Amino acid sequence: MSAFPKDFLWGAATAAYQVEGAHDVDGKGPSIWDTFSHLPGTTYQGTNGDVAVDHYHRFREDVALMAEMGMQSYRFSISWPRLLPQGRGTINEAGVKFYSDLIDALLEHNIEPMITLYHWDLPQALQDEGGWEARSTAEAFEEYASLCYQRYGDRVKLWSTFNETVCFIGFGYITGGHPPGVKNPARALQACHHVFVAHAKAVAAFRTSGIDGKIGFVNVLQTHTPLSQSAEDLAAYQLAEGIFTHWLYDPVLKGEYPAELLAQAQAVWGVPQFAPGDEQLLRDNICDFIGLNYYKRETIAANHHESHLTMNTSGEKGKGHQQGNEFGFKGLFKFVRNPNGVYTDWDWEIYPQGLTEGIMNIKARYGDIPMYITENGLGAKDPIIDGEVVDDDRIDYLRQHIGAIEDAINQGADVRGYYPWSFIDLLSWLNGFQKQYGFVYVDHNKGLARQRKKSFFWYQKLIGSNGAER
Ligand code: BGP
Repeated sequence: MSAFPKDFLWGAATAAYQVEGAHDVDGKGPSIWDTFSHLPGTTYQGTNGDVAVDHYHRFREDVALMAEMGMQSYRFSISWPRLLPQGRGTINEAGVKFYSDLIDALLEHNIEPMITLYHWDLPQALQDEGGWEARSTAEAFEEYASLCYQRYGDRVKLWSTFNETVCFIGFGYITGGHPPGVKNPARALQACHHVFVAHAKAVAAFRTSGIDGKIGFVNVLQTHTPLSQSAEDLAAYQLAEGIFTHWLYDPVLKGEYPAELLAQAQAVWGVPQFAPGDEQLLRDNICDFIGLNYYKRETIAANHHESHLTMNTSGEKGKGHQQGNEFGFKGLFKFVRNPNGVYTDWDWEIYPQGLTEGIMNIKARYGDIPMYITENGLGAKDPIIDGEVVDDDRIDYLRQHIGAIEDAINQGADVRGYYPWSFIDLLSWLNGFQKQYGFVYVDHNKGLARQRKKSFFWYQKLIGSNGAER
């Protein structure tokens, strides 16, 4: 017997740009990722989502595999420019139909859809008008969300507005590694504010739509630990908590920014600027649930130097943050390698207890909010032995993290579902197709043929026993 409640949802996740392909098919408009990934030097070896794993054309085969694995829920995202090529206005009915057919196929197999409205692929047309820095993008988002409610709300109960603000705003507007490639913290904060406004507007529209469902927000669950117990490392750690947790969760779970940090940001940069009514809008539209994406723990230390982000995108250990090459903000904090840590080949620390700690921290700060673990997984180059994909490391990783969720449930947390990243091998934004996460392998040399991995059968058993057999 496991601690998982009877109605716990065992699922898996993907995102539109990373699986669909068909980037210019059936009337879809370009997204900022279509544009960005075609600029030289932006992604690993120039990889892009033009074809990805062609889920757009193969979704029935993929849903059959989900059903065979026993999946009870599937988290996927909708490509906004597939529905609204210009971001607003004219509707592309072929795009609407694609997701409608996908939802029907899932329901035929008793798989509950969980929709993410925004997983980073903003319509390029809206970026051309200022993207998230323009308030009008928040209004366009409300229009897009309402279209999704109208067309899919009769069948879909679980919705989230945004995926991981810390990534698309942080990489998009601070480090510049994601589109639109800006490096300016003040612009980041204002863009981030418009995301919170867009979220609140979409939640308000959801509640008036009459849909019998729940709406939430998906964040990175960033568990931190200080490098040492020195006063300056502890202060750096507190600050990282404030920025990566309180700033990003409070507006959607408490309906307000953390007051002290807000005052500091406004004093230094003059942002975020609020329009009349924003405070009330945030207060009135807090989430029904929170989605947590957990991969790794971050170790935090005081920082006295300028530094820039060097990401490990090759999967060769030691190419990420190591001594003398650590990313951070001068005078505030930096991310460092933990001397006691166990790391993946992409230099991500494997620390399952961090998932329990993170869940319990969220509960301590925000009360009895329902939670879904909306992403969790191991990126690796999987070994193939005698034609079988033997992803034992992934099985170990998932087993330990499922144990960590069980611990949190035993400590009283209301966790309702688990969506490993990812259902199938897919495009990693900056790491190409070599960083595999899936239960299903895709052979790029054999016309994208699907193959069940060892983890597929392992997860199938686990689901069948509601988490007991692992
Ligand atoms: C999350 C994203 C996913 C996914 C995952 C793995 O931040 O929501 O879309 O890509 O991280 O990251 P990566 O592909 O960089 O290994």
